[in-house]
Amino acid sequence: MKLSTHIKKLALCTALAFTVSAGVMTTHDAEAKDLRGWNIHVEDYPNSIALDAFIADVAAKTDGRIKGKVFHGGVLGSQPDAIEQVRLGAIDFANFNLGPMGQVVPETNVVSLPFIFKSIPDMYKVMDGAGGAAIAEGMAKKGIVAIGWFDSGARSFYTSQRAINTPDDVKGLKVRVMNNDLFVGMIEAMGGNATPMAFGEVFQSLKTGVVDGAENNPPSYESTNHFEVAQFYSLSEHLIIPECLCISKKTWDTWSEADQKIVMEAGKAATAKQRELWQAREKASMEKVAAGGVKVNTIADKGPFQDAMGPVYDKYLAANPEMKSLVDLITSSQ
Ligand code: GTR
Repeated sequence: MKLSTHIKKLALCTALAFTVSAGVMTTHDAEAKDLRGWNIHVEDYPNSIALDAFIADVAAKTDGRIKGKVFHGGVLGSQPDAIEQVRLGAIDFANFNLGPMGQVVPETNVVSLPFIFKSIPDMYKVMDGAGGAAIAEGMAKKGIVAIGWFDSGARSFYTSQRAINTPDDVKGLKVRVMNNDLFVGMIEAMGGNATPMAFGEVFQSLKTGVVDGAENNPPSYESTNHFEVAQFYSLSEHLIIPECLCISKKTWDTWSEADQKIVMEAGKAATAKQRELWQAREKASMEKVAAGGVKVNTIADKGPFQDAMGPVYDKYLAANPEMKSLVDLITSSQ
């Protein structure tokens, strides 16, 4: 079926997630097990607070039929591993960045294309509309039910030796990226050496010079203390990648439609909370890194960075022609 036909059939992700469960009615165990929630961030991070609120809300509204615990700080493993665990039902719910999901869910790669979103409000608009519904549909096919899109701001470069003002400044630098070939291509297009690496290993790698830099949004740059060991923060804002609040389809399918509705509503509320907390944390993080000695430089003209990404798009679309309509849908709706 053509994507455009599909999208017409989809309302928002709310409607989508209900279709995932079509026809599945189950009874509950009297003794509900504790669901396991995966999270990579520290406890006071906006996403962590929203996840804790989410599962507490679900437990209250289902009278404890569905309850659980969030394991913060990546103690349940790295993000690529956790994505597999969610697909298998060994982890029941999670907050994932869509960046490392591309290897499993091809539709998510579209939002990992540099500069695909013009702004954060544009990202919201797309993800809360047909673009988000198409991505959620791709995820559902792979056993992951998306019930909300979290804000993850814009990612910018940080380096230990010098600021980045033009793509040429990336030349020769060893830059950590999230696990996805698209990000390797992005760094190579600027002449840098990309090193895919788990989030938890970045601090030590920056500190010991295994890499010269990395890239992330202000809250992650700050909460991981990466800013202490890479003190040039260059606001390239080259990636705006949303995150999901998602449920293992294996777990989802054990719930009644009424409980799925409760979970969906709690997901919506948690998403609204995360987005609000995010705005405040971004500001606080920028203040904290500046106070910690970070030299922040804005990049007035992002044109050269955007131009450098031409080959990344060409290569991606040549290898994934079926994604062209989704790329077009996203770019045309901003
Ligand atoms: C953060 C994101 C994490 C993880 C991390 C990374 O911004 O919230 O899920 O993807 O970046 O760089 O690995």
